[in-house]
Amino acid sequence: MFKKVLIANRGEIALRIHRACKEMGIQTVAIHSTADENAMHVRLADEAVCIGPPSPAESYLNKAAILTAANITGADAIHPGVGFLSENAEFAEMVVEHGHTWIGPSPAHLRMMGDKIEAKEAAKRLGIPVVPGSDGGVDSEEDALRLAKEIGFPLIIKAASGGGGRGMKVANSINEVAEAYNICRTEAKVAFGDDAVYMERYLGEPRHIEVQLIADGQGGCVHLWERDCSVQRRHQKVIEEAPSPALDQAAREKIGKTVTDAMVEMGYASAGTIEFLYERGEFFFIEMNTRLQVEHPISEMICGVDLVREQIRVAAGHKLSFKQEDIKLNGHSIECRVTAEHPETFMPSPGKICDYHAPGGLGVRVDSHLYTGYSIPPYYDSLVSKLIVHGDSREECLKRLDRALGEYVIGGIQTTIPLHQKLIHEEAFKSGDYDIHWLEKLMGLK
Ligand code: MV4
Repeated sequence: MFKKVLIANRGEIALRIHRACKEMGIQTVAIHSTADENAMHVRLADEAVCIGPPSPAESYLNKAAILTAANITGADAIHPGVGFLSENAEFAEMVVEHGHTWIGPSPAHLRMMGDKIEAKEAAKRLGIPVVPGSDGGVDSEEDALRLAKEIGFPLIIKAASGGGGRGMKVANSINEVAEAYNICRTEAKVAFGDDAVYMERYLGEPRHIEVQLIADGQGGCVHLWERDCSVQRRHQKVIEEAPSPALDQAAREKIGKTVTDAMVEMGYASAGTIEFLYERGEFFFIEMNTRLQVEHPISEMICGVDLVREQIRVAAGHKLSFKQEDIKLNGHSIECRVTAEHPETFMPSPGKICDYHAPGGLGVRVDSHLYTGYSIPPYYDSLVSKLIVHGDSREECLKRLDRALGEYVIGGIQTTIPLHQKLIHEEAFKSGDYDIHWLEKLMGLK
């Protein structure tokens, strides 16, 4: 097992990784920008290295600086966390070339899933259901028009290098295809330096359901059931729950087996998530996330597994410590992503936390780096806390969440706690009857 792990991230996820390492007897190295000197993960880590100024490009995305920190501290392995360099194949290669272990999937798998056209082709080949559309990229306006007639309307044009909601255009009729196609390509070229695009049928009111998996690359692959992440605003998830209220046990067993069989076939190793749109009882693959995800705790809560620990173990060459039949679906879990933003306008609200009291009690977990006196810097993601609750049933979970949100005090800044309190009392949310557009419609954005 590793003796020392460098955590190439910040905020609550850096703290989450630090905690897993400590419990495994692994020393931690924090890296941080000058804006994060007083961050909780920096305080708790065994060693800390300041790697640059606040701007992410010069710090958390600065490959050379991070590798230098790993080198001078003698870290065996690097955990990239989420976002930043976590899905960067080039960085993963550099980490290995410099003699460290990359706690994540192989550069080849990072590259494959980073290209959404390749990812979709791989999914299809491996027996994962995909959205009907172009087989591969669409290289000319003529092809776009010809394919559009086959696919039907509405359809969506997506950038191969996009993802997470960036680089997409919808066409509602044949008259809109040429313009949507050309705009999508031009914008993709500017945003990603890659103008490859593909087309598929546009699904009108799907849910976003994703399957969490962990694989050891030695024939072991286990899924941790699914998460429903349909409650989102501008492609930012707001509330996630596991399991999805839309699936029955037979449906989740079937999709779980489909993805684990595919990942074994692919030789995938590490944690990963297969994202689907789910509409009228059917799953459609959209993307694969080749990293740990922000919402991983709800899967941990219903399965009793430490995903970060398992991810570190498989990176160190161990086989998975459990089999599929060991993973029972126990109860229900919901996560609220608390951000430092105004609960109605979403105006960022960085600043000093003058008062802090986190909720507790049975079935309540708070993954947060906040503390009284901490100043939230204005340079990064606004996520400041994940409130995660677990209950025997969805009903119990909702009551516990209401209770926990009511206890939570974060003084000095605006947070989205009042929004979460409002949302969990909405009839549609209580009944589990929502899709990816529900929140934006409710807030009058659509
Ligand atoms: C779609 C879609 C409808 N039909 N693809 C947005 C993020 C990216 N991962 C894929 N996205 C979508 N792809 C087809 N064929 C609707 C979306 C979409 C969406 C998906 C998941 C969660 C939130 C969303 C919000 C708007 C649009």
